[in-house]
Amino acid sequence: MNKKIAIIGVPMDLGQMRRGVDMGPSVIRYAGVVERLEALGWQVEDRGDIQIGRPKRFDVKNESNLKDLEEVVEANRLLAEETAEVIADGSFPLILGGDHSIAIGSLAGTAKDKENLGVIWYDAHGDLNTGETSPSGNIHGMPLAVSLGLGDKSLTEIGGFSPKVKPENVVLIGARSLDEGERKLIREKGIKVYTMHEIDRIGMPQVMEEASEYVTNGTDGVHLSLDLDALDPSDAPGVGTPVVGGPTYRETHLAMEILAEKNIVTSAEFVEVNPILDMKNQTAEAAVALIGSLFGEKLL
Ligand code: HAR
Ligand code: MN
Ligand code: MN
Ligand code: MN
Repeated sequence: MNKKIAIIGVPMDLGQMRRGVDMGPSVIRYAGVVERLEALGWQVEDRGDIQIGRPKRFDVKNESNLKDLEEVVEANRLLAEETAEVIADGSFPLILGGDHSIAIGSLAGTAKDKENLGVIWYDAHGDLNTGETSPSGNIHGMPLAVSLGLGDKSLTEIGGFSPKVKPENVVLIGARSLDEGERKLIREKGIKVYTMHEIDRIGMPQVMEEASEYVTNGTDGVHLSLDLDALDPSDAPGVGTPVVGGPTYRETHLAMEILAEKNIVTSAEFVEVNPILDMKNQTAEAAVALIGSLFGEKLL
């Protein structure tokens, strides 16, 4: 890893219905992310926030079952450009959400000059819906499908190319809530998934060994997309769509430490922190601790 990190905040809350996740970047900053990384010897540039448009009315679905589509497209377009710029500048892009719809833009920017970007999707959900399969119309349940080239053109064509990633370069970790259309897609495309069942059976260390091997096989970079709702809600209550039965804070911490040891991650985002739903900033602080571990923090 090079020693330069560029932080991009994305105060996006239009990909879902719980207002407050737009404050995610702020609370992660207040929880000390810059200081934490600087203490590890990284050179950190905080590039501020991507501008998000405000719809006249929230949560209005269009005819394709997509809520607040135009604003989500525009913000992701800006994020894709900013992310590509940061990479061209030789920095590691660290993107702070905001809801998970922002992965559309971060992957568009990250995959720009990469034929085979590997992706680790650490999430309770698959985020593999399209307008056709989504039960909610919430775009934060769609970014991985969009990045695979599936869904509305205005989303898949962001950055001017599609798909951003290939199904064989993606691994999901922590899944425990999948919709019927998502299950079908996983089977059809043969996407690699470590559900909670596999984590419980073989343990997080083995899962991370195998997953790391899998996403580095023939790839030219690895993007980590970490949705804080992957963690068990008792460790990360400040998320809009909690699902019981997730990996603990400690297991996730270990997962980040293993990724740091392997030194394979080339871009990352931490999303879905919602301070309105949080308990004393626990989820923001977890995010910062996990970021610390990903970037090499050790006790001794
Ligand atoms: N699968 C459901 C939907 O598409 C719920 C998605 C929940 N979302 C996230 N993303 N936080 O991981 O509506
Ligand atoms: Mn997600
Ligand atoms: Mn999720
Ligand atoms: Mn740590």
